[in-house]
Amino acid sequence: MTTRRDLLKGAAAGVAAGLLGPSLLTKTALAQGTVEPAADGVWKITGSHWGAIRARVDRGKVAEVVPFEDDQNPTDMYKGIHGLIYNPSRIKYPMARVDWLKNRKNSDRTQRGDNRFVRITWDQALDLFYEELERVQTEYGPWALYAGHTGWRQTGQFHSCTNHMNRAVSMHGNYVKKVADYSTGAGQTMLPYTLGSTEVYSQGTSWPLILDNAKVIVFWANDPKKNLQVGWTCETHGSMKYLDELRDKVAAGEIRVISVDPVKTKTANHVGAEHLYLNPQTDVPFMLGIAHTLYNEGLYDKDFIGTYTLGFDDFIQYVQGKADDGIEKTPEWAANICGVDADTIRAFARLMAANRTQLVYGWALQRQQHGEQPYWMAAVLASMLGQIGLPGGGISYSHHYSGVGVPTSGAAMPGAFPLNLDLGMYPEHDSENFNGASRVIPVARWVDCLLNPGEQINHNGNKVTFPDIKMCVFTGCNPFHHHQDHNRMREAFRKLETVVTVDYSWNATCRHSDLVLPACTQFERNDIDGYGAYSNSGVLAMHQLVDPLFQSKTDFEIFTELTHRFGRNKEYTRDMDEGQWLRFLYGECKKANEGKFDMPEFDQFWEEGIVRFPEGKPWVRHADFRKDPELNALGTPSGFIEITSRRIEGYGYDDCGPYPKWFEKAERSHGGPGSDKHPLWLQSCHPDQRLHSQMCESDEYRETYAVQGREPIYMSPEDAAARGIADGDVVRVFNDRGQLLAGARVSDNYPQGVVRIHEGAWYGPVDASIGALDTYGDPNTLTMDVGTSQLAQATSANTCLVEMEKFEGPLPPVTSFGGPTEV
Ligand SMILES: Nc1nc2c(c(=O)[nH]1)N[C@H]1C(S)=C(S)[C@@H](COP(=O)(O)OP(=O)(O)OC[C@H]3O[C@@H](n4cnc5c(=O)[nH]c(N)nc54)[C@H](O)[C@@H]3O)O[C@H]1N2
Ligand SMILES: Nc1nc2c(c(=O)[nH]1)N[C@H]1C(S)=C(S)[C@@H](COP(=O)(O)OP(=O)(O)OC[C@H]3O[C@@H](n4cnc5c(=O)[nH]c(N)nc54)[C@H](O)[C@@H]3O)O[C@H]1N2
Ligand SMILES: [Mo]
Repeated sequence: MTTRRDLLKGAAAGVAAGLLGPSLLTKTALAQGTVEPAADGVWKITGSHWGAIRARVDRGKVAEVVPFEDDQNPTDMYKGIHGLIYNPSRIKYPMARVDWLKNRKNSDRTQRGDNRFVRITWDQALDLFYEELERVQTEYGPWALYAGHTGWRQTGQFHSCTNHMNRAVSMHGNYVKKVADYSTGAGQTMLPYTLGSTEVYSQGTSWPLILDNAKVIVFWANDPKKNLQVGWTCETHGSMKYLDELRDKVAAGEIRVISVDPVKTKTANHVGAEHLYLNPQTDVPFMLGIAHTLYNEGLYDKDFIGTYTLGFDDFIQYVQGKADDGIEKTPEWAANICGVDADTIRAFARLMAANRTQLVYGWALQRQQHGEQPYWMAAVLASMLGQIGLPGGGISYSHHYSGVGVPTSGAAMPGAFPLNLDLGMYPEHDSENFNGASRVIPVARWVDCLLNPGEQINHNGNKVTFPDIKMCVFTGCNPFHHHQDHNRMREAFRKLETVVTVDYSWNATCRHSDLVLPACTQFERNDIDGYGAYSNSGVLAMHQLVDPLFQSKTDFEIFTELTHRFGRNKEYTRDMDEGQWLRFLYGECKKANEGKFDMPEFDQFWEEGIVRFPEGKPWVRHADFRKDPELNALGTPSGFIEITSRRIEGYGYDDCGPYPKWFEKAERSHGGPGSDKHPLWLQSCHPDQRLHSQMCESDEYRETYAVQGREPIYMSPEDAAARGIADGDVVRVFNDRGQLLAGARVSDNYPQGVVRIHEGAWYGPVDASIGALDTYGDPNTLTMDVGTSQLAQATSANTCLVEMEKFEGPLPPVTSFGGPTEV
């Protein structure tokens, strides 16, 4: 180790100088995108998850941000961009945790989370990062390093920090990776067995065809008006005009929209939907009651079931109470659990059967214990209605995501900085010896893995044995927001010898790390992106607005300097700088579109800021399967829709299969388990005014929604009154897993027994202890960390009960923001 290190030490000075080169070159190589000269600065174009923007840059600072003129329905969140760049939580310098810097792998890990850090130089920081990779690989092997975690890294194909980290770390050595994600873990694992694809990330039937053909649209656990504000690549907000058209059609009595949701959603309010309230987490009994009605009243489509599906008979035995638990799933039985009266269940079943009905499911429904079941059951309902593959009928699991439903242009989009995990590892560390443990773990179980090395669990027909992880590397994700049960997480983090985090904001993951490296934001680098993640509406230039703040660097620079420490930076960068990479990625995209879509030369594109592609042709999901189920067989084992899955049955799980079933939850409100002690269901939905935890750091934007500086908790007037809570009060919310402070917002949109805190609120514990009060209000201080089932092992974030009380004591200051305590 010393030999190579010493060798590289000599080169280290050269590295720093060498890296100045590309940055400076970049600036001259790329035109700076002046769009419209102004007296007080220049306007530049760039993109983001929140949409494309133009920004006025004056004397090296972003002075003004306005939505891109192509965007007809910009989200208000663009107003948070200024504060995302300029805020007191920006990471200014490389930092190391005090005791870790002294004692490294023998550090006192009970101090982790106390937020005391020491400022170090970039050279020290990257040496430490490299030394730790080297040490962990040498002392333990690939099973001790976990580096595959991902998240909502900012947009831009070249600077995808996830790709940078994975490519760089994998060039050094082997490590434990993850499978699936927090968004759709249960759905994406379940649906291939039933419908032959994950469905959740598939393009859906085009909105124009839905609006022309559907008579009934059911938004089921789905709030597109809220969730379509952001996209995975630069969002066009092209779906929003269709939601406006839908509103007009509802007003004209042409389409009925029904929102099946415990909460009256933003979408329901926007389009004027009828609200069908049901008790949280009880969709499966409700659906079983509908299936019972469709079957007993002969309303289901026998031809469709016969031609396109397998295993209906077994399932119907269960509905009839002739198999399994022996309970007949009558609407009366269902009503008892789901809180919808039996006549309404029957009426709803008849309405859907009598009309062209488009079912549109959101994802929160599968982010709960047994989350596989409502998704499976939804496919069965759609099969019984027999409209799968018809325009304005059938089922969608994706219309609330990244502009799904806006017709696809068909143009190729620019590719990303390549992962190339096959580049070959450093020969000393390419070991495939995982010490008997699995090399891939289901992502939502990684804290289980930290706590229980060696334990074996079932997962999707396989056995997973947890490796004994000693070191984690995070970039472009914020696990101390996104994972459930922070107190349990704190315990798990005490087992880690080393945690390295690369981010631009000092979030709770930085607070719990040992080494923190400051990346710059996307607004401080040049990039290129697809405009519209599914519509492929264009290619967007992302002009650097300002220089990287403080000592921050691009992820590209950070990982180039890391790979230089083991002599592989030239392979890592392919000897190209930012400007060359952007030309290369654009060139490849232009080649792929040759003969189909005209694209100008790079310089013209960069000057103009965008290449636009014509809107594509409307399209119907599953239409080909409907047309010819043999020729266009689904990807299920049989090629048909599998209502009963023999494969899942073969796994022998007691919590999933062989057909969709009702399983009681570990915690459920409205009379369910645990509700006597903690009567309120906490839903931690995706924020209306943030992307997860991103923008929470913007002091100016947070001010627009925070309550006495705390994250809002939304509640019904009844629940507030019963506890003497008034709108604007600070409340303490708690259960046996944790406690937090939040600011009460009382609203008629919430029924009794339901409260909401948006995910992504920054965790702000009072100290490093386990059980510490969270001063700002991160719902994952309270959520439960159990797998959905042995099939998907996905997150169960929405299975969570709490109680709350008005907070009377002296208010502790919010600790979430403002960076580390420098020692
Ligand atoms: N209770 C509850 N928990 C949930 C959910 C829920 O519904 N309820 N939802 C889950 C879901 S679906 C998801 S997708 C996850 C989201 O979880 P994450 O994707 O982890 O959430 P983000 O807040 O987007 O975190 C992104 C982090 O990356 C950093 N970052 C962004 N761009 C860059 C970059 O270019 N370089 C570097 N180095 N860093 C960057 C940001 O500053 C931020 O800290 O949360 C999950 N957690
Ligand atoms: N503004 C904004 N948009 C986003 C994101 C963001 O952070 N901010 N994140 C993006 C990402 S990564 C993802 S994964 C998606 C998430 O998309 P989803 O998971 O679909 O969104 P959520 O907002 O969590 O929940 C949607 C609805 O589900 C309802 N719901 C929850 N539990 C139940 C239940 O048991 N039964 C029924 N019937 N309804 C229920 C909630 O009341 C809510 O109205 O959103 C994307 N869009
Ligand atoms: Mo997600």
